[in-house]
Amino acid sequence: MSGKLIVFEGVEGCGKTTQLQRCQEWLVGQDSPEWFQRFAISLVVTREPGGTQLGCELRQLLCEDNKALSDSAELLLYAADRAQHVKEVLKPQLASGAIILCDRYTDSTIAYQGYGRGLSLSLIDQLNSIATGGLESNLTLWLDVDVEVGLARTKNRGRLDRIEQANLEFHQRVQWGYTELAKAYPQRIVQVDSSGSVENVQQQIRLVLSQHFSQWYPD
Ligand code: Z5A
Repeated sequence: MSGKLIVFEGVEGCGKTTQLQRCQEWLVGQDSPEWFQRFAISLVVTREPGGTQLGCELRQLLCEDNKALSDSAELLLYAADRAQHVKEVLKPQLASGAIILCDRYTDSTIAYQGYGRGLSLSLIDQLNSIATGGLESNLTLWLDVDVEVGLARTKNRGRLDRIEQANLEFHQRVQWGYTELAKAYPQRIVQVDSSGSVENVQQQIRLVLSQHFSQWYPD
């Protein structure tokens, strides 16, 4: 049985990390759904950037406050992180049948470096294709929240990292990127309204996951 790659995406403060953790607790916890136990599926939780040893070092470079990093250098570092992650974690785990919950993947590069920074979308497609070797997500949950609401949530958290400090227009362009991606790839991207409470968003996600699992693993 081959595994499935489920990606959580969205602008700053959309709640993807919170929701990913809740999904993990649900799938392997006491309330684990019957279909998950029936197929005894193993679960892997990972993220980009930072899903490997090399990726952790790249993440530090990418997120540090005062790094004078050019836009192209930033793009190439995300691509390097992804290439290592796909080879070392994603492909082997999928081959062994795991369900992977991944915090960000290729759509982040299109939204942030493409729409946000204004780098060439076709160049980004080529880099994504080299880094992934063609591996696409089976399902991408786009946690859609108003940019200002998301940023307010991250500000409440305290110190902001390099990208969080970018201006509002940058984050609005990123949001536009996600909107365009959702229109272009409706077969793999599911939009989730993330303006409500953590519980409300989690209920929506559980419904989407249950529907997808019953298609992927029919009785
Ligand atoms: N990046 C890129 O530019 N290009 C790429 O190719 C890739 C990434 C892969 C790090 O990503 C940076 O990398 C990111 C994009 C860039 N830019 N920045 N900064 P990251 O995913 O590690 O970092 P992040 O985007 O800042 O995510 P985050 O900090 O983990 O936030 P989040 O996942 O969106 O939300 P959260 O941590 O779950 O929640 C944020 C806060 O809101 C927290 O206090 C929660 O308790 C609260 N929260 C969550 N949900 C709710 C609801 N529903 N209501 C109220 N409050 C909530």
